[in-house]
Amino acid sequence: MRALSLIVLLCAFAIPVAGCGGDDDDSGGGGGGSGSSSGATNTESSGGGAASGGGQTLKIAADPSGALKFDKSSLTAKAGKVTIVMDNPSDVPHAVEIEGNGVEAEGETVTKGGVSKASAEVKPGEYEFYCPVDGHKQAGMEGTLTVK
Ligand SMILES: [Cu+2]
Repeated sequence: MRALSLIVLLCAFAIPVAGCGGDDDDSGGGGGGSGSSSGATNTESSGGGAASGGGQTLKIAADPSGALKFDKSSLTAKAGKVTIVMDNPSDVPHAVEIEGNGVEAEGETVTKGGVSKASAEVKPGEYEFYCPVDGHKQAGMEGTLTVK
């Protein structure tokens, strides 16, 4: 009995996040919806991250107080598919973009609670990641992605 009600309780908590039982909502996540994303190099198999293709996910976040910076200024990855996932906890619109060595991948611009993702196939070398919203990169919302 007890165990059962615990499960029900956990489910109730899980609903706002994922929907109990992992049915097929999804695509869109938070914020602006429209999962279709602009980038051409995006072969995303929607949300769940079913560990396909051995891509790497690098998580960053925009400054929660609205400052024009990310919480990280350098990232490291191995060659291959890399996805930078940026949480935006602030009221200022932000996005994330990966650029360098012929690669350019821009994520959606999102506001509070949104998540912007940029994916690219990268080779060893240095890339930059930054916020493509007007003036933000210049203000310091950028960093270096080193691929080994
Ligand atoms: Cu920004």
